[in-house]
Amino acid sequence: MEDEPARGPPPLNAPAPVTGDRELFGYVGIEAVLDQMRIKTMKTGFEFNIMVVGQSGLGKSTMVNTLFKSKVSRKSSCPGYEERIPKTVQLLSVTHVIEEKGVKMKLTVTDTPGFGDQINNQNCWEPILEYINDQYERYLREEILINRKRKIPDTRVHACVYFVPPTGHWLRPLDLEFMRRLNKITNVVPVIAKADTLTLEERAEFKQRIQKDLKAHGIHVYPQEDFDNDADDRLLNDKIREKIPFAVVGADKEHQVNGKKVLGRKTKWGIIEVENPAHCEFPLLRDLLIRSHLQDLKDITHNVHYEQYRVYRLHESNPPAKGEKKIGPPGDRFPVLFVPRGQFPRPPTLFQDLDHFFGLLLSVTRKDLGAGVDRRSLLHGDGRSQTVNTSRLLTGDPLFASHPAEE
Ligand SMILES: Nc1nc2c(ncn2[C@@H]2O[C@H](COP(=O)(O)OP(=O)(O)OP(=O)(O)O)[C@@H](O)[C@H]2O)c(=O)[nH]1
Ligand SMILES: [Mg+2]
Repeated sequence: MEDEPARGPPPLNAPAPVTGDRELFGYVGIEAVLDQMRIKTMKTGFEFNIMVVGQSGLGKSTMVNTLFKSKVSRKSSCPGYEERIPKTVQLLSVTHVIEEKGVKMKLTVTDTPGFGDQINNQNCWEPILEYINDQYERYLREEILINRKRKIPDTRVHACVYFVPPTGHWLRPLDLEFMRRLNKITNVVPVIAKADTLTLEERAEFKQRIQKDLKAHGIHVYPQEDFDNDADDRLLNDKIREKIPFAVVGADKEHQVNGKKVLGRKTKWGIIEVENPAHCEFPLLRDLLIRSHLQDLKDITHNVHYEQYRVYRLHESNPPAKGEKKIGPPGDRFPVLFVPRGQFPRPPTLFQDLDHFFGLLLSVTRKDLGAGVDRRSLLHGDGRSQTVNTSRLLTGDPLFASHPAEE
């Protein structure tokens, strides 16, 4: 019996095929790039940063523990966290390195002090926005160094889980204002906190009201339709958009159910299992953050939110010429770069060279906007300054308005 032909790329030391010109020159081995990328990524590992934000007492700290004690990293949960969780009074980051099948992930969850319990809650979002922008600033400072690190430590917030109180009514003005601001500088994933306090019908109704409210106020939470890459993306994300905000329950204690240890909340009526999809939507939140959208969250953080911050900062250090419009800080009715739907250059891991990436972004916007093009000064990461015909900068809400031609 003849041997099966070997599949996959030939080993590097294999002799070149000698079966004729077509075979000799036909196989380039491009598919092996995927293996190379996989091996490289496995060696370097991932960094992923989540932040929890919301009013005091909604279960943010409990959720941090739930995340670390659930299947994401049951092994690595820290023993010191068994005691009763005190009120959070300052920003606190917890990092665990999680390893699964040889892939390492450094997961950092930043817990924030609750807000909304003051008489005057004006500007209570400031410390949160400041923290997020500080991380962009840190990254930018590393990036523009002449001798920069090969791998810049990434502390940027990739996803911000916003806790909505389970009132069962509508979003409060404070929630709307907070999300409106956060959404401009990071990926916001809203959740209904303490969902065990609502009946199933109340949960469904509340969810619909929140979706309506967000739409009515032009708040585009993650995953945003404008960033869907293709029909497949849209199909998957549409399903998620229907379910957002997830109704979650947090717990940091384990209980015995049918001989198994489960993470849950013990009540007089039974145990609410946080990892049971029939009880709450915590598993959906965890899957979105880690299993299905981790890379997308990182890509959008780098290519949209950080890029916006970078443009603003570099523009700031390179004052506009007379008559040119000044760019304001991100999150403050910030004029944004316009990227037409579905044309966002991806995958960004291939665009590590930001100049290249930025060039692509410009070519997309330049091509698309034609007459609406404006002159801008750009300062490259390595300090070179260049005046180019760049994209038209749109002012105001929503952050990424859809293309006028598509309306
Ligand atoms: N019913 C219910 N209670 C919860 C849930 N999650 C947390 N709790 C309880 O709510 C209380 C407050 O929880 P924390 O996690 O400290 O809330 P927090 O949002 O971190 O509060 P601050 O630190 O003050 O901002 C605790 O008694 C928790 O046990 C939940 O999903 N359902
Ligand atoms: Mg707390």
